[in-house]
Amino acid sequence: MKLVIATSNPNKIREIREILPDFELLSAAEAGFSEDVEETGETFLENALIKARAVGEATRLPALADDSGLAVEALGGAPGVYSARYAKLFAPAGWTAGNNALLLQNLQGVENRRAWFVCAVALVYPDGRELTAEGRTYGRILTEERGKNGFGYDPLFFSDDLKKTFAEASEEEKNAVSHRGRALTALKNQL
Ligand code: ITT
Repeated sequence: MKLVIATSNPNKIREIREILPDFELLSAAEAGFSEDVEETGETFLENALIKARAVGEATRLPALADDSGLAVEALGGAPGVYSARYAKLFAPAGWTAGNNALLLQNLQGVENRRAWFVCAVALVYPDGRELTAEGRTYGRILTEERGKNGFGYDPLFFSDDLKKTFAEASEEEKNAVSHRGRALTALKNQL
């Protein structure tokens, strides 16, 4: 089955290719799509559908989108759907460090470090059929980064399942328990 992956994030593309080895996956760029889709939804699922529909309509191919992020209990679920743009949208004026530094700053002195990653996936077919699924994975936010693998918040996320950070885990270990691995497995089971 040929699918176009509706994302501009190369780390997601790499992981999705590993998780779905039986599919012929094209990146949006390979399918000739290079626009930036505005994520106006309030939930991961809404945003996944917005991205999959936009790329599906433009390429006339079945399109798979992933909208994901980190939710931190002590921050009321933030950065949530704003995970990619956390520092850009919410950092104090003059902030030059990135998302992970802002997260650490906002959790300074906070004892409750409970957090989970969420991933919503949407598969939209040219005939209008839509399939969706969600995956979660639980852990806690460390007080400093550990590990070099993965991307985004991985060096700060100590996984309950793996007993190490996602950045200390191999790609295979991460995909076996990750929000993205779980969401895509749930989607695959619907096919
Ligand atoms: P696309 O919208 O083009 O897919 P994006 O990176 O903007 O790319 P999202 O809007 O879904 O994607 O934001 C996801 C952000 O959440 C991502 O940039 C990371 O900051 C974080 N994130 C999601 N999954 C992650 C993972 O597995 N490990 C670490 N951080 C992750």
